[in-house]
Amino acid sequence: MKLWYREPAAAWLHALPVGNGRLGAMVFGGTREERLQLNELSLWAGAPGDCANPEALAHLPEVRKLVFAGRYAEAEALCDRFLLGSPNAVRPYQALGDLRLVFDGVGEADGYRRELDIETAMARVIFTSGGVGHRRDVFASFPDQVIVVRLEASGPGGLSFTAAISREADAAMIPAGTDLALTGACDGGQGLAFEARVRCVAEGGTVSVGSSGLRVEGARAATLLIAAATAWDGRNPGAECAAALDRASAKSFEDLLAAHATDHLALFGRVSLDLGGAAGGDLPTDERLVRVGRGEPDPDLEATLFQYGRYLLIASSRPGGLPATLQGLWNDSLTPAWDCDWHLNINLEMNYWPAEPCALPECAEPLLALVESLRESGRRTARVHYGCGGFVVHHLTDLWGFTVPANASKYGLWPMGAAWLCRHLWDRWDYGRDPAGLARLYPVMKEAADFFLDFLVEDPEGRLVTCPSMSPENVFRTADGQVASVCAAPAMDVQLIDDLLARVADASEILGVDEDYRERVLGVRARLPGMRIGRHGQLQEWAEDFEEVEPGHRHVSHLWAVYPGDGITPRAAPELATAARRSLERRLAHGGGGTGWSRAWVVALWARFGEGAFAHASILELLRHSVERNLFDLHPPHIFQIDGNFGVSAAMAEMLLQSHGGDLIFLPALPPAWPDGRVTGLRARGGFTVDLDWSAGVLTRAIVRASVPLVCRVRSAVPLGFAPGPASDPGAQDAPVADTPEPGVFEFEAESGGVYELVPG
Ligand code: FUC
Repeated sequence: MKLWYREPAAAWLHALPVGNGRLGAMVFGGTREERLQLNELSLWAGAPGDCANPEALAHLPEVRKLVFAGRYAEAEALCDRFLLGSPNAVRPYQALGDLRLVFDGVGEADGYRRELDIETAMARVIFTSGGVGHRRDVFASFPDQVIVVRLEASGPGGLSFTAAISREADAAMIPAGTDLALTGACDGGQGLAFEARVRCVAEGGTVSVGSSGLRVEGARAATLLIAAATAWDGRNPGAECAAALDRASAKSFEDLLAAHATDHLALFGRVSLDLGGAAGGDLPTDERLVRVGRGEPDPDLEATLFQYGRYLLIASSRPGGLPATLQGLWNDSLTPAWDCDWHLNINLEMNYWPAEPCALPECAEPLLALVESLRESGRRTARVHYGCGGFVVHHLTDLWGFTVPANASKYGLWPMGAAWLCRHLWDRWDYGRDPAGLARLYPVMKEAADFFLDFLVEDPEGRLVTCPSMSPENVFRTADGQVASVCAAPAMDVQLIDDLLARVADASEILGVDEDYRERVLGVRARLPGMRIGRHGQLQEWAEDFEEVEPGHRHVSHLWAVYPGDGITPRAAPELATAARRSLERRLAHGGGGTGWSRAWVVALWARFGEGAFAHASILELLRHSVERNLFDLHPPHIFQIDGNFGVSAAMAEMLLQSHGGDLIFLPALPPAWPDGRVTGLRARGGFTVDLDWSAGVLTRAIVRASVPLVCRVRSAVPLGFAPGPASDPGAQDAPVADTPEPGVFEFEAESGGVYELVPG
């Protein structure tokens, strides 16, 4: 499980990412000159502020009247004028700086190899130059909160280099005792203060620090420790850096490494995936991508892509920290694309799609904490903009709790951010079944629902609808030629609210609270409009069967209920599922799936439709057109956007194991390209963990581990039974009573801690 290359990175998108959920580095692997581009996840421009627009509420009735009268373009113009936030934009997440190391005596390099081992979370560069062997190891330690750079040179002259640290603006390098520091503050010194600090622990030789940097002469080896912090949350950046460096430098390199390795493997090692066929296994990653581009199969690279998403989530999202941005943790710009913010109309949620099924629930903690923290400003936005209770979040947020409609109605007038995020709160419960966790998150879900209880209005047909809203970033054309986005009750809104209200009702029942409230919520839910099928046989994206201005649009918002939701499944709602599939086919026929994230969503949708070959074809599309040579996902024209990395990991898991509607489905979308394989440790709703083995495209063995007592209902293409005789898994229990209530279904009462081996037969 390595990404590796024969040359140093020639560009940022070739460099290799390490991260500990807060501190990150892109490692370029230069020989004479090495560059580590650094990040700290709380380094954002801007400041706290009130963005609510006091003019909004007064114009809401007029907007609603226009929408219900079918005067969408006029409604949208009014929204653009009066309903957006003030200000209506967020400020960017920014790069921290660059650490550059310039080595003495390094010339032409031989035997060069640069790699990222995602199993040990280690970036490494090895080469020889002038007979001296060089080895450089870089990792970002979560337990020790530093980035560690280990430098070794084998020759008699030892290791000599100069380190300097810089930033494009708003910061200066200064000596800080025996450390080298970069200190500054965003926005020309007016904004958030930050600091990065480097300490060198050399073995032999000398270390000195001056105004031009840190100088090491004639060492056998050296360990650079890099700390960074910002003043966010009332912290003192300098003190935080000094404390982290003091703690880390009291440990040996070996101890730092051991703590890091143990920490990473405890998360990463939970899931393994073997898709067989290490066709290009001994080739560098960039050459393997070229081969895949030529049509040569490389299922092992696909397995690496899956695990890379897990690696990136571990590296960019850890408890106590902030969620992964549009670029996770890694951003080299002060003015990045889309401010490298948290986009809530697909991107941030997609970042967390793999967290629960791919066994990294801890990594979702920053997301849950963000949702909790957005309540405060979201309450104000609900009240000031809409005169509603509860809390509302629109399509963007940032470090400062931005919740108002941003940019333009076409993007920002979408009051659904909290509703979608709440699905992640529910899934935290559903995958883990921890009642204390549900008790913590239920009040947040309830408050998100409270907003809709107030916000929904009766349409002329007596249904309860969102108005104004829009279907993320898409545009329709009405029969009378209006082109607009603002409307009432787009399909995605209905699906999200339907899901939120159902989950709030479920949660209140599980927790045994709020009976009257539950009745109220379910009463409202029953009055939501239904889904409609349009003239092309498609699931309508809007309440009316409007013409799609861009039929290949990248968002597939109206398919939310297929995935990541589960309100539309081929089994439970065959007509709607057929229409949803038609919608997907139409999007693809018109050039859809053009961004990496859109392509990843397509993979997951095909998985839910049980179409393994189509899902797999889309994985290949992603590998061919939407990843860089460091396997970072791309958004056209050539922008790194991490959502597709996370999305494709989740989607690949969905091809192998699904859990919804009370069922576990084994190998629901296994493609012919993966005839033999094995996956271990995937999680399923209901608190289950599942291992699956298959051969010639057919399931040969499954292990189900239950964490709570629950009926386990399994669907599988092959009939299943308990494995005869003593289970080959050491923890396996005696078979409990099992049932086959319908063909293709195997059902049994699982016990807490039970381990069950199932085989065909
Ligand atoms: C959504 C998408 C764009 C882009 C942006 C960051 O709004 O529509 O394609 O991914 O987020």
